[in-house]
Amino acid sequence: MRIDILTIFPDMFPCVLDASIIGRAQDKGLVDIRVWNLRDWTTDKHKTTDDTPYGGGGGMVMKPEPIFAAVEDIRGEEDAPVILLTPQGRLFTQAMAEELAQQERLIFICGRYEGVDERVREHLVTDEISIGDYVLSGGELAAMVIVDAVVRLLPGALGYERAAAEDSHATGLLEGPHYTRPPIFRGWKVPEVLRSGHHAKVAAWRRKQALKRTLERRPDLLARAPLSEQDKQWLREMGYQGPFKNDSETE
Ligand code: 6GU
Repeated sequence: MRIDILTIFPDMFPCVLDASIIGRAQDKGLVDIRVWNLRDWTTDKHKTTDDTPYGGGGGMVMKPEPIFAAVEDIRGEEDAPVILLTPQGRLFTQAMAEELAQQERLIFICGRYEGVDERVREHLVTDEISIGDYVLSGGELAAMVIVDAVVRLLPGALGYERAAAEDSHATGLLEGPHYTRPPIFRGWKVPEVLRSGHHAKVAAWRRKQALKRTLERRPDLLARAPLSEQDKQWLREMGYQGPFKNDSETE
């Protein structure tokens, strides 16, 4: 996969992209991530990327010319999704990360200031994404969040391949608790079943804990999660009274 990121703050990226799983995925050749400075596509002496809004009012607007020129250069003859990071975009989810992970190429434009000239949205961008209902100073952090969520889904990116499939949200549920050694820490014991070596019992316990945690913290997820009849029975026993997804919609 190839990922291009267009920004006026390229220095924000290396630390995040070169560390941990994303760094390793790049070293393994699973992803080629290139960060581009939008100022390199300006044509004036001051390398201007923004200007005052027509109609007046406060703030600045990102100019269209450098963004179009950069994306057209970077994209070349290939077709690639061009994603604008903006608080007005579609709310980013694990399902969207899974879709983006299927693409050969992704191009991200990091919005800044009050926004970008509307012609960029109308005639260049194919998708607009937000990472949550709060305002960031620019799309850079959002781009890093999305790149992280996508790259860890690429086959070979995680040491332990099943891990991604079992993550919180990948199953539509939150993950239950995890424990490691020591078996007793300050008098607090690891649940006996986890040390029993009984794989079926461990799996059932984990599933039940994931359901319990989701019910306690994010009951809204339960109505959308793919659940077995056993799951539904456990949830009813735990006091869940809300709806379940239609069985016909369950994969
Ligand atoms: Cl993608 N950009 C900005 N500026 N703020 C955000 C965001 C993006 N997502 C949530 N808040």
